[in-house]
Amino acid sequence: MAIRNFEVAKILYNIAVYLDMQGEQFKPRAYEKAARSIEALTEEVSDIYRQGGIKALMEIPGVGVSIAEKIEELIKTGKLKYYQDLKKKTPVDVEGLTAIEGIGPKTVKTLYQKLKIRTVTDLEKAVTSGKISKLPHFGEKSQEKILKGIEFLKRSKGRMLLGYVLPIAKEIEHNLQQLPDVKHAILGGSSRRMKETVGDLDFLVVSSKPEKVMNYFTTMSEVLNVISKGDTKSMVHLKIGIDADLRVVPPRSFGAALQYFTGNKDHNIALRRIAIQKNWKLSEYGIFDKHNKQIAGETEEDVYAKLGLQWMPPEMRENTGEVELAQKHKIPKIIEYKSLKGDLQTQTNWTDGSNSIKEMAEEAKRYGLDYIAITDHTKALAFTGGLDEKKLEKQSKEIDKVNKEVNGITVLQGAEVNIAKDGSLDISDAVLKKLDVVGVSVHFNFNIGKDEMTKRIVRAIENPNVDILFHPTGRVINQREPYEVDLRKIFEKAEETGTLLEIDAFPERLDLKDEHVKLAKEFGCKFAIDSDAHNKVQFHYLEFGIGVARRGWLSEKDVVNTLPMKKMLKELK
Ligand code: DGT
Ligand code: CA
Ligand code: CA
Ligand code: ZN
Repeated sequence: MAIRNFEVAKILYNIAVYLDMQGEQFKPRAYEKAARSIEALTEEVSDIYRQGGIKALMEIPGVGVSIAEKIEELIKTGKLKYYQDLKKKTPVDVEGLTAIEGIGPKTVKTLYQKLKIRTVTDLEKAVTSGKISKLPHFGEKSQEKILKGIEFLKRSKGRMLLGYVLPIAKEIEHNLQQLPDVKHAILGGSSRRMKETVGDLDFLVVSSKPEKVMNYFTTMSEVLNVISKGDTKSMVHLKIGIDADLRVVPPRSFGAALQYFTGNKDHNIALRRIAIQKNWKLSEYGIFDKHNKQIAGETEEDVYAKLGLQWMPPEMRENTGEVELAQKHKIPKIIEYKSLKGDLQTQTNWTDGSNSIKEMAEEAKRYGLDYIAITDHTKALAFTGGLDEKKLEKQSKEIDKVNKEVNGITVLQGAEVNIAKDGSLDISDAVLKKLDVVGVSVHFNFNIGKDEMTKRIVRAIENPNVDILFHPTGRVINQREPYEVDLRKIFEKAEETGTLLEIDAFPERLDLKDEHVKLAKEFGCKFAIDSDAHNKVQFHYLEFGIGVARRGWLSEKDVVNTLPMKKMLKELK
């Protein structure tokens, strides 16, 4: 798996911080500049290198020969000696410290120079002893914020985004399935349940040649190092920064093992309790009666059936009521993957997206959608080049043109309109009325308190022109906590006003999250699942949004963009 742009950019930024701390004058700015251009690339830097070598790298703005060579080394080896040496010279954990929300490179430098802080642990000590608040320009408030950031980081530690892990995990699963003498190979664990973050990957294999499977698994190109290697179980650390387990099980235990290693743990415990009531034993090897005779285990369906339970999709297995429903054979029919006909949030190069309207339309069509809404940002989000009323009208003409040029897909015009601090919108009602789809979101002034935030959003969705509340809690997984808001009130109002709630499928967002989706459904709300694509390669994110919808037990009829376009438009206000 090739190194990705965000990883390259991160290393270049960190180099700048180290050089800065060493007192270098100009070099740090050069690294920052290169990092920024790489972040803005629409193509993967590894693809650029593969096609044009170091020369092509040097065509990236801000990348000279010296930085290009470093990028080459990163692409080729996944490591960079220059960076490792810098880290040795200045033993400050820049990566760890800047991962804390609110701590940027400048703060790292100050903390090191004034308080000799090198690690997150040092920082935590300084915070608890009140040293930070005494630094110039810091104070109680920033100390409080840093503490919150540290706590948040601790909670999310070690878990990776499903959206980044799953494509690689699926590739490994596919490669295992292709091995000779492999009968089944399947990815279990939290990734099979489509949980938003993943702690480690759990592969299960049935094979008559376990040693061959283990040899392959421990030497595949995705592996950074091998933690353990055995006949039935091996564990590796992958280059992307996550562990993967693989177990080889006999055919007659495959279903039981799949059930067990899919989990989650609480769901398993509930099942084991049912087995015990029947005087049986349930384990990863099967169901065994009181004479220790195996009575189920070859398929997952058998295991559930023997326990008197209806089979259910892995996404529902969190012990939040599904076991009880399965006992009554009342598992709901939940939304299927590939059931979306449209996407109601996409951005283009009219604002902070990478592609033109036409490119987005063509790619959405290839992905299998029948319609998309272009929802570029509006004017209050100035750094994206947000559109004002005039530009929206101009864009409408461009959309008409694209609709004539591209057949087989309809492009709707929408906007992602900003909700101001007082709940007003930054586009006039007269213009909103003309748009096909109006989404609203909170993009700034996050810390105004629960009551004010609730009032702000309620006011916005009471506007009769507003169709969808985009990413309703504003969280960014592992980076930013959701803002404080009374979600029950929002759900109540959304139902009352007929405002749709979005499941934003972007891997860092997945907002609404599973449990809130489930709650909102109880309030009678309806949903839209959107990719929030800022690039034409991001339509496949929709799959992660559907994963969240399935984890929230939604059925197809709860999600408006499963409908054909005309029917979908009738569901809007
Ligand atoms: P993760 O890796 O933290 O994202 O979450 P999982 O669910 O993949 O958990 P993991 O990898 O620790 O274990 C895989 C499955 O194995 C888990 O979902 C359920 C099962 N399992 C693990 N530990 C226990 C246990 O102590 N009791 C039972 N009944 N099942 C367990
Ligand atoms: Ca796992
Ligand atoms: Ca595991
Ligand atoms: Zn947004």
